[in-house]
Amino acid sequence: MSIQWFPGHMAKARRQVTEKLKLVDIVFELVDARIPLSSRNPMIEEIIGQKPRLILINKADMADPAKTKEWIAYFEEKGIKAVAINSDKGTGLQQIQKETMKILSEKWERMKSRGIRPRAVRAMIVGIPNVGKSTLINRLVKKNIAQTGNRPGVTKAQQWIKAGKEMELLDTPGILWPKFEDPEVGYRLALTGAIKDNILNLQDIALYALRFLETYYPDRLKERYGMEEIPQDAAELFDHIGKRRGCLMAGGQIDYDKTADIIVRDVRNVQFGPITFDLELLEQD
Ligand SMILES: Nc1nc2c(ncn2[C@@H]2O[C@H](COP(=O)(O)OP(=O)(O)OP(=O)(O)O)[C@@H](O)[C@H]2O)c(=O)[nH]1
Ligand SMILES: [Mg+2]
Repeated sequence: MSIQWFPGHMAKARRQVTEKLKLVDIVFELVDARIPLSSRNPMIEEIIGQKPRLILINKADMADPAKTKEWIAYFEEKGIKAVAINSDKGTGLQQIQKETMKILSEKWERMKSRGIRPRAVRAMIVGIPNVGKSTLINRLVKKNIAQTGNRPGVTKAQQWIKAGKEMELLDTPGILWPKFEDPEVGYRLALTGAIKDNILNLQDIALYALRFLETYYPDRLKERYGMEEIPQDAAELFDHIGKRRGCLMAGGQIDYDKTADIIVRDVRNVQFGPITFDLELLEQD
């Protein structure tokens, strides 16, 4: 999958994260529960190094709960604590403070023994575009301070936000990386909304989604688009769905762009039920 990147923006984002790293106690790495591995930025791993970290598996409501449990165990095996949350509804958030204090307990004890009064924990929130960083911050602060939106690239600059006396949170713009080693990663990021639609070939993404559903959730696919059987030919499959959803052009031909748009939107709106796309352990690290 080829995507037009903006290396200048990426370099800037990278520099900004590196600069702020020394100011924070912990990094909250947000990943998307539907793609807990594909949504991890390999660059982040390299930038944050030894800094204490908590993985927050956000949008847990959109993923398969059994798979989310497996991913939590996977991260734990790697020595990183992970917590499943839903920032939209605010579930799982109490765990964040609890796990943060566990991770930082030694540092806090050390500060106490030196007579330094406990202060607010400073946390930097990082993650791919549209993963829910700003939504999480608003939830933790219990106010709509950070701008949010269901498209990538809403947050343009870093911003410190106070959450009570306990935490100071640094909201950051979402960062992607220059090249996806595994093309599946690109498709999954695109499908779940981390990449701007106008630089994508939505027909490719829709076809990727259809084939995934055909493999793992054939009944949900058939039911959604009223199919007895799933056509093997891509054009036939698009024709069926397009006709059914009224995506016709003048002259009665099927509008493939519109059909692709509907399929991708159906996936993003959880019309096939909660789904985890990262099923296998993609070797990224
Ligand atoms: N279903 C569901 N939606 C969520 C959740 N968290 C965030 N969202 C939605 O995801 C979209 C993106 O949220 P933002 O908080 O703007 O994402 P961001 O990571 O700050 O994005 P950028 O600023 O573009 O990097 C919004 O429409 C949120 O309502 C969640 O846990 N579950
Ligand atoms: Mg944001």
